[in-house]
Amino acid sequence: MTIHQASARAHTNIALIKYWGKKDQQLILPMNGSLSLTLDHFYTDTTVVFDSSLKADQFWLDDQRQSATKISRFLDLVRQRSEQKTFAKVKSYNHVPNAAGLASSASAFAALALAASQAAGLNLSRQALSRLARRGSGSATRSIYGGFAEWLPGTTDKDSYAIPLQEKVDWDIEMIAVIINRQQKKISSRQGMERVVETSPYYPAWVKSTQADLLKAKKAIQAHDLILLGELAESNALRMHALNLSARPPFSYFEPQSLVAMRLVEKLRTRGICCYYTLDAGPNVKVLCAHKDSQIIKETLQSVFAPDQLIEAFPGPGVQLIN
Ligand code: 2P0
Repeated sequence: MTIHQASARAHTNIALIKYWGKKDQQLILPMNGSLSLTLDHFYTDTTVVFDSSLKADQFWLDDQRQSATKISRFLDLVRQRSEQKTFAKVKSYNHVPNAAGLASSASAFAALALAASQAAGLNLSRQALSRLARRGSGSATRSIYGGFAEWLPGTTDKDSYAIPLQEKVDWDIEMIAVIINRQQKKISSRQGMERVVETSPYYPAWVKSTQADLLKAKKAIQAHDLILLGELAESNALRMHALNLSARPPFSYFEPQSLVAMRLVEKLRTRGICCYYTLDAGPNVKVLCAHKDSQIIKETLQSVFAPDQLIEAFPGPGVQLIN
């Protein structure tokens, strides 16, 4: 019996310029580039043990046995690359305060990519890790890096990966997550984005305008310009959600409480406080702001939301091996 194991930690990331549509479902190649901020507060720890005595892959999440189908498909890529056929035991723990509904496939597949490749004896570069993580879930491509990262869309498996834009974020920026609903979404990201690509008449305009947003957002990050970055992120998120409303059949991830949080952020801005929102494939609202303003923003949000619905998160690190 031979056993090879490794453990890795990856943090989740929130896209400020979104990925919402694939040009290749199999390879997970996105229609447009995207840009994200990796957060310190939400992460996944994963241990992979290749064990020659196993007859099939096994997967546990937070000590609960799960179906290993998706994990197995991903491990097949690692087995191909390392030219072996051994099955593995995979154990993951999601560290998300209060089961906040922010657990993400981004941190999951980034951690799995590093743990599985190391356990299989592959010593992949971060670019190769990013390409591998992409095959599990698009947003995982960016979680290889800390701070701000850009996913270059590419045209083949080889040139679609993330690059670091600013791994050490040395200016005052954070996110406050407003937890509105902890339940599973009805339409997965995968289904949602497929539907908008196929049916939204606005889709070509989305791709074109997002490419322009991305260039401007990169300049805003270089200039540490929170106002410009926030404006771009908020408008890009609204355009993504407008695609969903314009699909056939239409759908939306917003809940009434999402709109309440969005209005409060807009109201804070009329009082001169710099804060902007973004939403992903779910109702939770994430508020981009500076730490110096976070107290007043939280106090305003607490006029409606309970203190445990608000979670502050700061820029976090890239994927790393752990003991
Ligand atoms: C993003 N999201 O850029 C976008 C914005 C959610 C909204 O990437 O099909 O779980 O596994 O590639 O990565 C969520 O989609 O989808 C996502 P797949 P994924 O973060």
